[in-house]
Amino acid sequence: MRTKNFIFLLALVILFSFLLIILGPGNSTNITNIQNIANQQFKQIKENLRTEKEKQLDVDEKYLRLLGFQEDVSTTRGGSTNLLNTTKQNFSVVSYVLEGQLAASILQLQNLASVMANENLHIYNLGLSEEDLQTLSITCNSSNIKCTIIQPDFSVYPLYIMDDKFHLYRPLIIKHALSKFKTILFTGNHVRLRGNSKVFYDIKRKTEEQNHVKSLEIKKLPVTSSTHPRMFDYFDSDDDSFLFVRQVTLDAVFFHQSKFLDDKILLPWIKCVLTPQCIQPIGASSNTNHCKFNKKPAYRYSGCHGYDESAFNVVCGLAFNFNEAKYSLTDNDSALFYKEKLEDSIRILEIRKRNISEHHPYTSEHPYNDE
Ligand SMILES: *[C@@H]1O[C@H](CO)[C@@H](O)[C@H](O)[C@H]1NC(C)=O
Ligand SMILES: *[C@@H]1O[C@H](CO)[C@@H](O)[C@H](O)[C@H]1NC(C)=O
Ligand SMILES: *[C@@H]1O[C@H](CO)[C@@H](O)[C@H](O)[C@H]1NC(C)=O
Ligand SMILES: *[C@@H]1O[C@H](CO)[C@@H](O)[C@H](O)[C@H]1NC(C)=O
Ligand SMILES: *[C@@H]1O[C@H](CO)[C@@H](O)[C@H](O)[C@H]1NC(C)=O
Ligand SMILES: CC(=O)N[C@H]1CO[C@H](CO)[C@@H](O)[C@@H]1O
Repeated sequence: MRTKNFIFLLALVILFSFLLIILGPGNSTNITNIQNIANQQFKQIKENLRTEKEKQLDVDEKYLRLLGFQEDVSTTRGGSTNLLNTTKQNFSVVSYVLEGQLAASILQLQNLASVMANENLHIYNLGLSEEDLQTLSITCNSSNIKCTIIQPDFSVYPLYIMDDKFHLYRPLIIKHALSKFKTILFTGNHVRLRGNSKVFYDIKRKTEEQNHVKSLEIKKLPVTSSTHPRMFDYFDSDDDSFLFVRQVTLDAVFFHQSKFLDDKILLPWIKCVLTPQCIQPIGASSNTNHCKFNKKPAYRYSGCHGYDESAFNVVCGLAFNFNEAKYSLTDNDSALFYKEKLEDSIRILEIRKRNISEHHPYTSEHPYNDE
């Protein structure tokens, strides 16, 4: 589509050059005339292109208003954006838990309590069973991190938002959490931080002072390898711009609330998420059996689309002029955390439970103790 436009423009330029030559240099007063016409047409073409793109990311404003985006609520000036009308706390770690992931959430909680003791931790519950929720709540309240379980209401959003395959609730959680905290560290419950808190506070400070967003993990592969080519159209961009921009992940990312973050990252990101053709272009698949990351050259689309993570990489690339160093860390810092599979978490928790009941057979009030 972009190539076609380019060829069209090129044809126009050649046509006008041709006219200029025919009219000859003697006709100098009318050359400017022609140039003016050419300029006008050029402007109009650009204008058309832009409105066409904007239409494509047209999102029901009610969704944006619910999330507390103010810029877009021009029609209801002074409308209640009650999310923003609260005094914000400084910082929280933000995570989420799906049905069946209790073990992962408990182990994450314990990990964070040891690395970032006394901080806030907000866990968004996206479907734990009553019993598991009760267990998590007890663990939460007895831990030495200020742990809170949030019950988000995403029922107003299209159903596909809650589909685990696409995990599109992640940007919504981030936006929601940033209405309560100035800075957050967003993570999944498979993430375990390594080392001491100083490293993380340093990155937090950098995020606050500089660039408003910092992912703790960057991959070798470029954005284009995991992003369906059609997604770029919705951002008035193209895959050519991203061939050598490395991907960052959403596994552990610092966000600092600012107008820049809202306008350049969160708004376009969430607009795409709420536009099905943008976030899941026809033919896009997340099925890892289809991924072919060994394709040469590395920037070729692997056949595996990253949904919210892909869109995140596109908006960050555009917001930071394709300089991924601005929204990620150097490779040396990439060992700041590791990822634990759910089955491993379940096994580890089981071992701990057994060990505790062997060593302390009478402390039956311990949450992991009941058999
Ligand atoms: C926040 O909302 C309350 C009522 O809910 C209102 O009285 C107060 O003025 C609001 N504060 C700001 C800063 O808008
Ligand atoms: C929040 O940050 C401000 C300024 O950065 C600081 O003065 C204040 O003590 C912090 N509050 C807490 C509870 O840490
Ligand atoms: C944990 O603490 C919260 C807030 O203080 C409270 O609402 C909840 O009932 C507590 N959970 C348990 C299981 O005690
Ligand atoms: C990063 O690691 C490499 C070797 O692994 C080392 O040569 C380099 O000095 C390190 N850079 C920083 C900034 O620590
Ligand atoms: C089991 O518990 C003992 C004492 O509480 C501890 O020293 C040991 O490291 C534990 N083993 C495992 C595998 O957790
Ligand atoms: C020198 C010359 O040909 N001038 C013409 C330029 O074009 C205008 C109309 O746009 C004519 O009125 C001039 O005669």
